[in-house]
Amino acid sequence: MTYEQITATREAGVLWLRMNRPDKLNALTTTMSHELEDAVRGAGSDDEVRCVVLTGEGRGFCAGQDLAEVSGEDRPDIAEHLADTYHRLVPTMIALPKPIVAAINGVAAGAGLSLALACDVRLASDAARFTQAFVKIGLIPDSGGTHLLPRVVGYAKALELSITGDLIDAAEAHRIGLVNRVIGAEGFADEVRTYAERLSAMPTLAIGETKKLMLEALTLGLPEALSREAAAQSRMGKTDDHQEGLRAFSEKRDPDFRGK
Ligand code: LHQ
Repeated sequence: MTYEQITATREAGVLWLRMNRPDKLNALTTTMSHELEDAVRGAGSDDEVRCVVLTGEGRGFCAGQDLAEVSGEDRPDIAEHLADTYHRLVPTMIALPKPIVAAINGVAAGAGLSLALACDVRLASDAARFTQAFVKIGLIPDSGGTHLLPRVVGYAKALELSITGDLIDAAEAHRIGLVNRVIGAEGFADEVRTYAERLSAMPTLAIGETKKLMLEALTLGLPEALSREAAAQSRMGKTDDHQEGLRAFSEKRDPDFRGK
């Protein structure tokens, strides 16, 4: 699929989505948001895709909403704009029944940080920086910023970052749990590739179920969580990948999972 403001490239089981407005640090336009949504949705129904990587071209990951698009006389109503863009994209990313990795190559600001938070794993280059930029322009964290950040770093740190707009570096982001791993900028793409390939060789159906169950369980009591685990485990127990996992264990070899 060819897009205007992102590139989508599949390498074996990994779909690489690159936000591609490097001169504007990949600031998000409506077009880019729709293109990302289309690509992520497509990844969900494409059996060949077993893992998605979201990253940015150039020196930025994503500087958030393109402010030119939402300024001036003709600016859209913000609620309508959000409904048309991030309120479609973020839930699509979270519901993707496959792992999605944010490869944060540079600055992630505002809605750009929210997109990273909507991914399952955040790998940061040591050149990455992070800011809940919204407050600096008199806004509140949108695109999931109030919901996702406290779940990842805890309430106190999330609130502090959101009301100060402080720009933090990759080491601090790692210290507070905002990113899973920090990687030297030089070997970043290779290490992300290795990580994504490893995920793409995992039992994809089990990963999709795990994402869904764990998210649901955040708002469930233990009895209901146990009941949903049982139903999902019953489904997983019928997959080819489960049988392959058992065979590989008894034959003392690596499993060859197919995502079925
Ligand atoms: C940009 C942007 C940008 C356009 C850098 N837009 N050009 C939703 C709905 C409705 C309303 C508003 O918001 C939202 C959600 C949001 O995401 S709100 C938050 C929007 N984002 C921001 O406020 C961040 C604005 N950017 C910055 O604070 C800085 O650019 C950061 C800290 C990200 C990076 O700083 P530097 O590394 O010093 O880069 P720079 O500022 O020199 O930017 C490079 C170029 O990118 C520059 O263009 P130019 O033509 O002058 O070279 C910037 O104007 C452009 N750019 N962010 N969001």
